[in-house]
Amino acid sequence: TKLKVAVLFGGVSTEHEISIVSAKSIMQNMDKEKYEVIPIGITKEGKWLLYTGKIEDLDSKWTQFSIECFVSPDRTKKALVKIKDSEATFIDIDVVFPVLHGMNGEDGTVQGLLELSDIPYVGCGVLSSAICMDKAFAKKLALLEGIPQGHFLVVYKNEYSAKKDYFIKRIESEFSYPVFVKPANSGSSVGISKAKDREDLVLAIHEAFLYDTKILIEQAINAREIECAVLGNDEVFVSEPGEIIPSREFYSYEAKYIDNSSELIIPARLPKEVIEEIKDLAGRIYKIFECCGMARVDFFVDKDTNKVYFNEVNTIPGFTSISMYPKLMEFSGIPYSQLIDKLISLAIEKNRQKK
Ligand code: ADP
Ligand code: MG
Ligand code: MG
Ligand code: K
Repeated sequence: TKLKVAVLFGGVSTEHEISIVSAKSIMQNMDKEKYEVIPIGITKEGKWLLYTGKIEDLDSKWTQFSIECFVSPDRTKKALVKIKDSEATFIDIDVVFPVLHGMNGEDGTVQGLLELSDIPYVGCGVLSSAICMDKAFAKKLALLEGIPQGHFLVVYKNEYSAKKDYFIKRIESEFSYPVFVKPANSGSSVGISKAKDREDLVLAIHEAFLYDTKILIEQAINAREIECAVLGNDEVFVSEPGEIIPSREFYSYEAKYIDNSSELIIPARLPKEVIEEIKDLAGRIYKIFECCGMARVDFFVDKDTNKVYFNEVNTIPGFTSISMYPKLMEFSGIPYSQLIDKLISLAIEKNRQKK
């Protein structure tokens, strides 16, 4: 019998569209002999709908979604609730694959629902997802563990509003321009800017607060962007690092999804000892953040000194067939559809261990 896998995509997130692209790619590459795929889209408003069209036709236009279908939190059921013509039925499922980037999906919220339901799910758990989503908590934890990273400051909206001059002065004394300003909970570079002077800084802070009530100021590092893919629960596998060459001044939303000309270089061209240092750090960071299933651990490597700095962990990384995570795994000998098999078995293994 086939494993019934519900794939969740879309979501109430600024990364809604890209999540659909990732999920489509995953569903197209799932072995139809092994899996019965149940595609569930979450609209931008947060409605859970069953997709009844062909996977090839899936796009962000939201046609062929009409039946309400959501995960039941009732752990005695381990099922989806399907509501059609005002009648509710349960559909048993074996695994959930949340392919939701950003808020309300990558941040522990959906993982919480799946914990309640007791259905195995792909990827990191509640705490790990939440910490990796929150750049402020992630950086504080990394600091506590002695992970190398650039200088940062966390600023809350209410405090900033009350003492703007104090914060601008403090930032200018603690950092030197340029600095990066980012919402604490962000992804796909949404709300992130590089500020070169005070005027930029004020605008950047304003912009970041449009997305979150907590933001980070970070020293800009003149760096190459290096990423590692990590896979596993107790035993972890760390891929060779890859490099991103952004098409813009930094790896902005445009550089990620609009220009189509940012480059992925696999493996990253770095001296052997730097590669070893990065791989070692990626494995340690994965453990420190208690990741399981998968995560992509991102670094900056100083262009002049090759000093390695931790940037962030992405627990549901971009997953189209040309995205960095699957590409790095493929380079390491795990092709795309085998990677999906592996993630699903890791999900089942983790759920069993809790018993
Ligand atoms: P996201 O989760 O949205 O990807 P990141 O923190 O990775 O957020 O920032 C997005 C991009 O902004 C990075 O890939 C990089 O290009 C640039 N960036 C962010 N912080 C810094 C920094 N401290 N120094 C240099 N570049 C940075
Ligand atoms: Mg991110
Ligand atoms: Mg990033
Ligand atoms: K993250």
